[in-house]
Amino acid sequence: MRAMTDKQRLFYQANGYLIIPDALSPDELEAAREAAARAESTWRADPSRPGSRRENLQQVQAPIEYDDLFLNLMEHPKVFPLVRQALGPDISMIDNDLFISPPHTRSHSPWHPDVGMNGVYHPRSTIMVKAFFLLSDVPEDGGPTLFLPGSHRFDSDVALPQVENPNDMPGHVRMAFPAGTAYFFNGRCFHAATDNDSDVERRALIYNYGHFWMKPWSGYEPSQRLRDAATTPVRRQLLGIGDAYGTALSDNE
Ligand SMILES: O=C(O)CCC(=O)C(=O)O
Repeated sequence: MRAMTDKQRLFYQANGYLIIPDALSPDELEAAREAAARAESTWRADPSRPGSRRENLQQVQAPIEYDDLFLNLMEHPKVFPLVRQALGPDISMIDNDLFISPPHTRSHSPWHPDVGMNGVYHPRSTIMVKAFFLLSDVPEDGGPTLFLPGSHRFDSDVALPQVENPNDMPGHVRMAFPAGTAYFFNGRCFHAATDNDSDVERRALIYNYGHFWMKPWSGYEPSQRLRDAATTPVRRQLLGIGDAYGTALSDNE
């Protein structure tokens, strides 16, 4: 399965992340924004709905449960085939979120990799790939994600400089891009959230993918309603339907 161009593949291999400009068309972006606003108001109206309600992060957990548009974005044709190539044919969904970073709030996450499972020696394996879709324009000071390029290849005992402010990490790159941009990264790549010093919310959809044999993060197990409605091989596999071991998409699926 080859979806990345050679340029994309080599960039991703070297850096551990990839940017897809204009991943969403203007119409798709508008529809995603409207669906996100609806999901957010449903979530806000019912404090028992899962997700973080911190000052610096409003997290609508599992938006795929709110609107089929978010389910379809999980397989978006400009992003999903690339992520699938990066992760492998046994790809599955392990979490999904709508992140809202309010203006003039501090970073919600210091430098970290997502991957570091006990009992698995995986220095060269791709265990997770996380994709972001920006639903708002993200200016330089608007809370962009930072990456440390190439850090997916660091030894697990690497000593990174201890920085108070994520912006002080030497060598980082900033995901400050217009709405409609997508980016994804190898879960071993070090990343951080930054302060949103701008006057606008940062709004982003996040899809995290792992191997089929991995469990979703707690609270992200797809509902029976979504599982019952899943008919295509890709949708079924992404929602965790199949044998724990040996489930994988073939090239024509
Ligand atoms: O919100 C961000 O930009 C970073 C999020 C993050 O650290 C994560 O998803 O692991």
